Amino acid sequence: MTSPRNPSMLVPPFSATGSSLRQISEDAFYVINEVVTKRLGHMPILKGDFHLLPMKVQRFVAEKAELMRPRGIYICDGTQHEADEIIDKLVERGMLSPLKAYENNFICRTDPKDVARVESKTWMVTPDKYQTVTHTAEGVEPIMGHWMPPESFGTELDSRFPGCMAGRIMYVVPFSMGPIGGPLSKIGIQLTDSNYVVLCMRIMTRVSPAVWDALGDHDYVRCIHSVGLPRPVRVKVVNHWPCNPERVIIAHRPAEREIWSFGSGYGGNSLLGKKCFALRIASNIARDEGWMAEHMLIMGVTNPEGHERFIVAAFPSACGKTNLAMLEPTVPGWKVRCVGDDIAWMKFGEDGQLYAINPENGFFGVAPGTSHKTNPMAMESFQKNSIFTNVAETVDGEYFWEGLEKEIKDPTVEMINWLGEKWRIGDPGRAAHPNSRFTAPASQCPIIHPDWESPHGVPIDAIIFGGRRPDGVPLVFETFSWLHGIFTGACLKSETTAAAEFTGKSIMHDPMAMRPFMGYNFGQYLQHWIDLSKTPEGHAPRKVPKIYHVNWFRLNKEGKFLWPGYGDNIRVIDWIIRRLDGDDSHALKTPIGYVPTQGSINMEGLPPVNWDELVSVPKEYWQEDAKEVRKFLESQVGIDLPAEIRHELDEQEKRIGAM
Ligand code: OXD
Ligand code: MN
Repeated sequence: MTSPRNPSMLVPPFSATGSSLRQISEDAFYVINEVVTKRLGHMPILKGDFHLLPMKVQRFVAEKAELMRPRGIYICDGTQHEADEIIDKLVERGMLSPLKAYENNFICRTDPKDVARVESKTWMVTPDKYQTVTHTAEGVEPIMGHWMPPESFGTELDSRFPGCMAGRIMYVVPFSMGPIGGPLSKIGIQLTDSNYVVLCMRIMTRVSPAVWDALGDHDYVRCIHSVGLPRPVRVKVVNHWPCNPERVIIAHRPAEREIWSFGSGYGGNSLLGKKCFALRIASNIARDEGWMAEHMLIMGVTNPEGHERFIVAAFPSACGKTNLAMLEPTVPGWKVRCVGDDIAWMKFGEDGQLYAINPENGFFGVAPGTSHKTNPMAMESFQKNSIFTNVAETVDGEYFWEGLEKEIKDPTVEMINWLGEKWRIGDPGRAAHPNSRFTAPASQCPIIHPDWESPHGVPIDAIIFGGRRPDGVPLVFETFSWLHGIFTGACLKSETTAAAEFTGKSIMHDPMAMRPFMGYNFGQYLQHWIDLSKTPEGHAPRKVPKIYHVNWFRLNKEGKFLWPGYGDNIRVIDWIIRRLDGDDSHALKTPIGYVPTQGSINMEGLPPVNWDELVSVPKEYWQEDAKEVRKFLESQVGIDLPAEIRHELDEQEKRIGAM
């Protein structure tokens, strides 16, 4: 047997997929240290002290540096000084420009080929296919989860990552999802060759050297990101935005808690703390540890009597989650405070109550449609220290996008649109890309909840599901039970939006609003929800939240919205909260759940609303829906569908049949 002093025993020959999870003995420490140093070769450490990093991080960084061969390593410390340095460099290069009308706001235009999450190139890598996807019917492609076998993954990585950072700097970004050191928080380390990504990660996550101390014996999620364009660059770089759209891959190894992203600098493809970590990888960790990682906003709602309730809500991408999370109530006496606008990590506490934290530190919101009318609090959040991507800029140094026409100071002002062309309101084309974004610190939201960083989270009393449903689906209904609520979430559908690569309008299934973010077999995920409601022996009984479904987007026969939405959604939340408080006198039982009776939602001050159309549960529509949903669950989830949810499907079908 080779002696353990032989370094090749401890650090196998280079392999892109080599995990850095190996545990080492004290004895091996010095040998490894030597190997680590050797692996770094003469690669300069441009900032930070490599040898002060925890040993396991040193190994991870050295291994990946050896693979990707950057020209230097920059260990981020999260300070403002560091951000200023990076910003100055990017402004000098023309990649960022200051938006002069604000304090410390910057605008950036991407290569128009790199504008959204690329779901078709996002993969989960597991040894067994059915760890990732469900047993779909023969010939049916699974829509939840995208599986890649480890062998193909190795080949894909090996054809992309070796040398991919040549001539670029590799940034080492230590970050925490959730308050640093909190019991529900998790640590990640992102390696990236994009300084834009470093700036956005600073806003979206907590980047700090305190993460090194919090790491201790804990594991961390390894995030490896490259724009995939080593130097010298042989293609034209558009807008100073390096990327490699033809070679994009976003791959997750859940068991190894590892993410590999190549070729895109945009949003969820590159800010790996968000969808990749906080949803896909975290849902795996959550399953293993008995908690939940969900695509949900978290809001605190205080009624006129001063009693506060916390609610989480899951909507597919770009359905107005950010707007709801920061809703400005139109009804006097109500107050909403935002805890998070996109992701909730939730765990039952010792007292049986469900608690939620927002793992993120900022908002990465869709810009078009955001205005003082639709979301004044978001507007206030990005008046400073924010980054705008693919929006338009006026000659006065202000941002502009579709939806701000009535708020712009000078509607005739000249602008540069997201494509870098001169543009004015009324010109053909668009000012901003439909998936253009603001990236703003959550702490700047005027209604951020004082407990938004509470390490233990806030107590959740209700879960809301919703989507864009032009037809048939009432404004709100309460599900009959935890299981019926899970079934309703599993049947979630919505009109497609621009957050991913889809175009055109069609109604798409988006179960639990997690379709693009499912980290493992959807049937097992449903089973996990079911199991969580069961009280472990010797513990306080679990109080499962009530589950609701809302639809702000129902249209009348003329194609107009039946409900005003936005701040008026508080009226629906008021009904929900009264239901939580035990008022069951204002609800009508229908086959799909309880809908409000006429008069039970406060309509004071609203223009006339067609109540019957707004809350009706049309028989033909739901009969069709029942057939469609059965086909969907049977073909998509198949034998993985938990018996309890199959029972809910049967029961709902019977109720609808008897309408
Ligand atoms: C997002 C999304 O960016 O869901 O939040 O796409
Ligand atoms: Mn989202």
